[in-house]
Amino acid sequence: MKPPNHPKQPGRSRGRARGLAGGLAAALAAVTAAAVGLAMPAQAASTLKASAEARGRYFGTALTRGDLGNGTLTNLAAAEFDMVTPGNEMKWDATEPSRGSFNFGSGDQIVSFAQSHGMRVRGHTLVWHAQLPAWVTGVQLNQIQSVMENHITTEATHYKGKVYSWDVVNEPYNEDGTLRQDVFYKAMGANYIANALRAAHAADPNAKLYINDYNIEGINAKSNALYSLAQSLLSQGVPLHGIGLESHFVVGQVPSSLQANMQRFADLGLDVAVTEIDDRIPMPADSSELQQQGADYGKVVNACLAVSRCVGVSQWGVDDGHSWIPGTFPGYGAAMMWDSGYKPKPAYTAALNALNSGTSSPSASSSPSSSPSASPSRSPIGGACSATIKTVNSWGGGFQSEVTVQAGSAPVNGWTVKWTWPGGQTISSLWNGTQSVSGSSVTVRNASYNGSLAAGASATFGFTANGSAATPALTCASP
Ligand code: G2I
Repeated sequence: MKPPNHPKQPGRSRGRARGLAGGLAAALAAVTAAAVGLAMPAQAASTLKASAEARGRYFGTALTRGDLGNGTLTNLAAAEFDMVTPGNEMKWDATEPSRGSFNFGSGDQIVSFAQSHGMRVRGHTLVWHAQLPAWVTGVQLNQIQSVMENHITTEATHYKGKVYSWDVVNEPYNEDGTLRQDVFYKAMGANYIANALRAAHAADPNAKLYINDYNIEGINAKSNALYSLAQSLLSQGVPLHGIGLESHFVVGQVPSSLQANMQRFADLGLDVAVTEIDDRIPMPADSSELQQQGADYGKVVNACLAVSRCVGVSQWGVDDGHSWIPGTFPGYGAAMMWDSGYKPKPAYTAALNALNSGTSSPSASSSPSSSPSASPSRSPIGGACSATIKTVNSWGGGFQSEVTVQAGSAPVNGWTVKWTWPGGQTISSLWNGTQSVSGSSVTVRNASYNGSLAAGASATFGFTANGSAATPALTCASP
């Protein structure tokens, strides 16, 4: 029998900027889509963050301090994500290990990594029953409110202006929709949630304040209870701004009511975010399960795009080799968009394709942020179009590339990029274009949605390939 679809505690831990023109183009695409209700960004992008930004969303990941020492992982994270959640470093056991003694060193390292790569930060988490140092549960109940508020005030003040949002209260509910009888509840009853939100807002008035939980992705007893609480808090003027849907899924079990559930919270005037997605598979994962996982990621991204107040999606980590899943759910794994060799899986392609196609409501509250990927060098403009290739990721036996196609001094309506592989490379998956292959010759034509480019405008396509990373000479022609 499969384990229940929720995190168990404790788990085992394993474990500049895009050119100004690109940033403006993404922002303009989002604004244009908002103004005329268009569904599609005109120019598809080849990383999760660029594609998400073009839709007015972010795409995030969780990183731990240990991850920061892993160059492959951090390069990939910086290339693909524009939001970081610290995996453990801002939790109470890390930040106030003994009463009144605060340590923000590890959390600061995550913030500094994020800032230096143009990524924003979701603060996680201020009040949670888990990873709570033993001293807190030893405090007399009549002192818990002041201990909790002091913790929140000190931490949220330390990170004031540095975090986009806070998961102020984490995982407050039992599965049946009753509140957990943790030390905060015992001391203050349900009022601890309003008290926590007020303290956080006083310390950092610009941070978006969230309640975050798991198994609230669909409409069920737990999400119904949270919905009622959210209504009640808002009616009292409590500063609650968003609901975090953790989204720790089992493959094939993304709730069909996900979008409707997001929408009902959004209709209260709240933001919603997918905060910790992973999608675990009974091991060993076969190819149909990996395809289903892709369908699951696509479904979640599409739900977020369909709800204007869904501000973004964050995965809980980067690759299968550093995921919490195998340690907590023995027999399960392969829950992430990259495998343990950092190779993108079908879920990555599915998430990217969902961001680059389909329909969406423009985001109500998320603004694109700058991102750090290097601009490729371009060949002189003058012909119909030019194309440049760069390697964005590589692993044993394979690599991932991004090709930028740029129109010359006149608009193009359709483009074709060609090259010849130098060493037997083969494409395994390609997005934002259609390929035809003859021996070592590759021809990629535009997809239905990114063939028309204004003069000087660009589109990108991407692919994964087997073999050694290569940057062959490209030709570009417009039919
Ligand atoms: O459990 C998955 C996530 C569910 N939602 C809230 C998240 O905060 C939570 O994250 C996980 C971390 O990814 C794990 O790394 O929370 C776990 C525990 O609550 C974290 O595991 C803990 C281990 O249980 C400890 O033994 C270890 O000392 O990580 C600690 C730091 O490495």
